[in-house]
Amino acid sequence: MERVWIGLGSNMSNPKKQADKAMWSLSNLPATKLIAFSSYYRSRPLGHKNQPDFLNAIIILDTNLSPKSLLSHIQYIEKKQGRVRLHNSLLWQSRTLDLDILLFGQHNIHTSELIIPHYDIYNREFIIYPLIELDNHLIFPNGKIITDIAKTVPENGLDFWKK
Ligand code: PH2
Ligand code: MG
Ligand code: MG
Repeated sequence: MERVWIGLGSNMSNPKKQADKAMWSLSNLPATKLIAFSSYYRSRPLGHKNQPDFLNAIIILDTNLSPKSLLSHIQYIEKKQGRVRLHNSLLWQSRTLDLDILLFGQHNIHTSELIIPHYDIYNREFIIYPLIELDNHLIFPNGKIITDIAKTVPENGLDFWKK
């Protein structure tokens, strides 16, 4: 059994609804127990600025699934929710739901499919502050302590998701 931290992001098609639905799906994964989830946060888009703010949150799971199997389950959840057909078009719009495995126990994983810890975990306010909410004693596989990391990460307007 491993403790896993999953990052959730959505900025399309009613993010709150996407997040609630994803939580429900995650709580029903096989060989997995939902332990906790953070508040829903509103964050400024990282990268391309001309898009809506994101809803971000973090979920803690205990699982007996392998990292690879967990990845395929969460990709299936993304696929179920994550793509909306444009009117009059066969093109897929951008994703409505992003689920990233941030931490998998204390493992360091580097395969073609998975990089764990998440490659940008130490820089993103919408990962670090929800992590702190859930466990302000969290220690990363490299020995770094969450509250020390947070000192280097500006909040960048991070707020709670209202309504
Ligand atoms: N995810 C991205 C790109 N930019 N910005 C915020 N605020 N939150 C995200 O989850 C996010 C992003 C691609 O995965
Ligand atoms: Mg992501
Ligand atoms: Mg992703």
